[in-house]
Amino acid sequence: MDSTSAMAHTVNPANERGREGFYQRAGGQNLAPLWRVLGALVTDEPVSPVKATIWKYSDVRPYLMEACKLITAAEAERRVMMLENPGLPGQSRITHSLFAGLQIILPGEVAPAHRHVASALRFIIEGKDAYTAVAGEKTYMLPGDFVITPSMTWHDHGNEGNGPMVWLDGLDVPIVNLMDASFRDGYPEANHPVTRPEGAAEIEYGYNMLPIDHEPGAQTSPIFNYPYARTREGLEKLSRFRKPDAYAAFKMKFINPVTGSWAMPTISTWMQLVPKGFKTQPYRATDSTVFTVVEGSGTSTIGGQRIDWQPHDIFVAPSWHFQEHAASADAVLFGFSDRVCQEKLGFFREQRGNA
Ligand code: 1HN
Repeated sequence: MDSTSAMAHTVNPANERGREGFYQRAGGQNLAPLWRVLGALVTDEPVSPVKATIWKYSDVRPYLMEACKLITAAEAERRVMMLENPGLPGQSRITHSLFAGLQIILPGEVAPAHRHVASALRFIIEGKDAYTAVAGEKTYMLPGDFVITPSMTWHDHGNEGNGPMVWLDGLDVPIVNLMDASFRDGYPEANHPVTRPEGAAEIEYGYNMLPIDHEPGAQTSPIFNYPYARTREGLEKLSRFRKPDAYAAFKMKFINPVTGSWAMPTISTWMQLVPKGFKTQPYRATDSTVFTVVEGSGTSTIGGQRIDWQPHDIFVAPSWHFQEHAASADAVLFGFSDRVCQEKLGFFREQRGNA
């Protein structure tokens, strides 16, 4: 931080003599002088504690398997290894505002039903024949699917297949807890009753039509599984007739079809296709972002740091750090951040190009 220019505010330490006693006595009254912290409190631009970090799936997967030997899904409630940002150790978060973890569920296991204020996304990494049930409707999940659990909806997960199922969990827990607004209920049985046929939400809301008796008001998309097969097809076809954006290549956001806004009220989500040989130009924004690689391989430069990635790796770009992404094979990246919160509050800023 620049302490000599007229930018961030600081107090000259030489002038602090004679004030110590006052600070001491004020502290006893739960009072503190703003002028000693103002520069750090109101920074000239984002100063993020988040570190650009990559979790290589090949390094992480053995720990997921080992966790399966040590604890059941039932005992854990959710068998999740958290992705903790090294800049925020012990804080159960991947960025300042978001939680991320890798959840593993073995054949025959059920992660028991519960509900909470925090909203969750699941991004499927590996496995098949496992479901999540949300508000009485089951959906079976496949790699690359983006699945939503809205705030306060009952949800349980089960693996009916022969192999492990792994997904990336993203939650707004740090946002909920910032505001001390957390509630949670456990359900008396492992599974909440299923009351709707599989695919019901897709039929009601996935055909560019709305049921005539649809009542507006819900904050989260009624579509709760965005299957990868469709997402991938859309990106592929898009890339055949549009020019790649210099800063994003081909990037599509997941939306709530009822409102046209982001799919979730607190977490923005999108999918990005970077063709082989393409390199995006420097871009930065105020939303610290979590990426996971669905297909392909490449290299990102984040705040000058080089990050090489492959399928299933997870990496983080901190707020206001320039990012560039280069693909060595056609690459598909899933991303999520608190952008939607920042947009609603008027905080969001982005910059294309570093010239
Ligand atoms: C949670 O409820 C799930 O339902 C996953 O699968 C991860 C992380 C923090 C708090 C609640 C789930 C979670 C979580």
